[in-house]
Amino acid sequence: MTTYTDKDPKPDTGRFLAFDHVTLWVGNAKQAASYYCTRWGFEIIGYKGLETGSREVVSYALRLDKIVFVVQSPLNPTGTTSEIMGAHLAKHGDGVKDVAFDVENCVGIFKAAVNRGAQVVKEPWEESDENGKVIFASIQTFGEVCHTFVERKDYKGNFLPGYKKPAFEDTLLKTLPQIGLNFIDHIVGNVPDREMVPVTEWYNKTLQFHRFWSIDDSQVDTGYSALRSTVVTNYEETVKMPIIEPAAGKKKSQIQEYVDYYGSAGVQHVALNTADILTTIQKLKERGMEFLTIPKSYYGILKERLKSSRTKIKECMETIEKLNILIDFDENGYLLQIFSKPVQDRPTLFLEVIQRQNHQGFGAGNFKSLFESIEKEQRERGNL
Ligand code: TYF
Ligand code: FE
Repeated sequence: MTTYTDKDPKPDTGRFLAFDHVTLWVGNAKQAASYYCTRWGFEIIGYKGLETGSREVVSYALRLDKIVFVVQSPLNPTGTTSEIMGAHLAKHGDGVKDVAFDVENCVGIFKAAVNRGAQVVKEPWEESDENGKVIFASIQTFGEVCHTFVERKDYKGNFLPGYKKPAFEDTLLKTLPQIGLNFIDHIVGNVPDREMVPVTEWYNKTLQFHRFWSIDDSQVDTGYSALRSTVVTNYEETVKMPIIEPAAGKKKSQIQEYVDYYGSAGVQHVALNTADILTTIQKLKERGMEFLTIPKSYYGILKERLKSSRTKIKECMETIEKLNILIDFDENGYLLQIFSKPVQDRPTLFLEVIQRQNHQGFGAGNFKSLFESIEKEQRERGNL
């Protein structure tokens, strides 16, 4: 495992501030929105569709504190948009189409990226309404995923221009427990074998992201789930993107299973940060969410390792164990994490819940146990 300290020169094109939102292309946006609201605690903050004059695509903007997902579906049987979104859906199933960044200088970052070789998806454009103006531009990244840059400093509205508050209020949501998830911690891209290095170099060159952390297959090899991972991040280290590739193992790596079912590189998981993972997971379970489980032996080994460390876990170990939450730690701090089962029928996208206590890693200490747990699921799917 390597942690890098070299941030490269500070870009002069303005800062990346945060993840702005994640756009998913799904078969039925209305039902996907309902899933994220009832299961995960999101609320619909904006709607665009036939009633608001959006005649090609329906969009639901879903928010959970600073986390924003947008789920979109095509509205028509024919036409260019329907064909593009339809082909994407047929190939990938539901999945992440765009990871948008909140940036200071949209045109500056876009031009610099394109000058350094980024492929244009859409030249800079503006949208406005009574709440002000937003500047956008989009480029292509791994697989069929895009990055949209969003400059929103002159916008005061709820989300983005054109979105209307939905007329309908889901009364069920008021009866469900609060979840306490706050922001997107990181977003992972899975890429085919031998593409991790070119993709991380692409982030370095076009977005001036630097390497933050990496792990290679000599350290993560359960026999099956061998993989390599390099995390890239912006200068201020406010957006982090691990890029993961499969490595040859005895049998199919979980990363290869993802790539096979997604049909290409794509977003594997979105990690959501909480300040209180015990409550968050208890409440998500009350809402019917399912998470990966870990063998009891994990906690026995963990407790022994913790005894000889000066790191003390503040949370109740019994509850951690009962909820199957994973712990990784070093001499300075720790992280608590857990992984949902896939959020659609294909074994592709899932969500992670993570709590950090002075620890900026990605759970390397858990990889072996975690991947053994994932392999159990792969076996149940007949893919191992
Ligand atoms: O983001 C990460 O790198 C960790 C570890 O299938 C991880 O969450 C990597 C691959 C995977 C599940 C978790
Ligand atoms: Fe993660």
